[in-house]
Amino acid sequence: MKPNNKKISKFLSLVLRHKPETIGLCLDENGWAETQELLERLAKHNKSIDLKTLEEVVANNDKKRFAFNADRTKIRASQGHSVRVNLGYTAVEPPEMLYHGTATRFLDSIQKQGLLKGNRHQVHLSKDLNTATAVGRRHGKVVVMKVKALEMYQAGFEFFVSENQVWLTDQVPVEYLEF
Ligand code: HQG
Repeated sequence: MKPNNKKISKFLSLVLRHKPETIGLCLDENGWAETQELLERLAKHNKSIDLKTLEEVVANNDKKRFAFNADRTKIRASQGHSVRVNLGYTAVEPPEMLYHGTATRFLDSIQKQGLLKGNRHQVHLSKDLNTATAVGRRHGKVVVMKVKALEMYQAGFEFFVSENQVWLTDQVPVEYLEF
């Protein structure tokens, strides 16, 4: 990602996942903002970008964090929200194992409580080790654990996969974790 696009992506994450009120934006119940309104509100708050730049950020974003609807009149984050939205993903069968990267300082707590969603909607899991490692490194000294996803699914836990291929579930009890 171009450095400036990274900055734009970070700000879009803030308004499309966590604090739309920062620029007076409204998200609908499914997390969509009107593209035109987003551009107008960004401009009013000294963060002006044109539609072409927005399209470039959506298309080239390293994790494909944002998506337009079919006619590009709306835009949303594909996962990662703390505001309540219904992303409308359907429950699917996960692979046998998924990965979760975290920091070593969280391990004691995770060993007691399992994985909890914290501020976000759901626990985020990755299907590959590299992504999980990068996610964990954001928090400190990284440790990656395996999640027995298929076993969880067979026991009745629901799994979802976001448009940008992040696996989501409400919680992971400790018995499904391998450290
Ligand atoms: C930890 C990024 C103590 C959990 C990434 C994590 C991801 C516990 C932290 C997405 C715990 C929450 C999400 C427990 C979980 N006790 N700590 N019982 N259960 N934790 O940032 O998964 O770049 O909310 O291990 O790529 O790190 O923003 O979640 O360390 O996909 O697009 O609590 O965010 O995407 O941290 O990351 P986060 P995450 P973006």
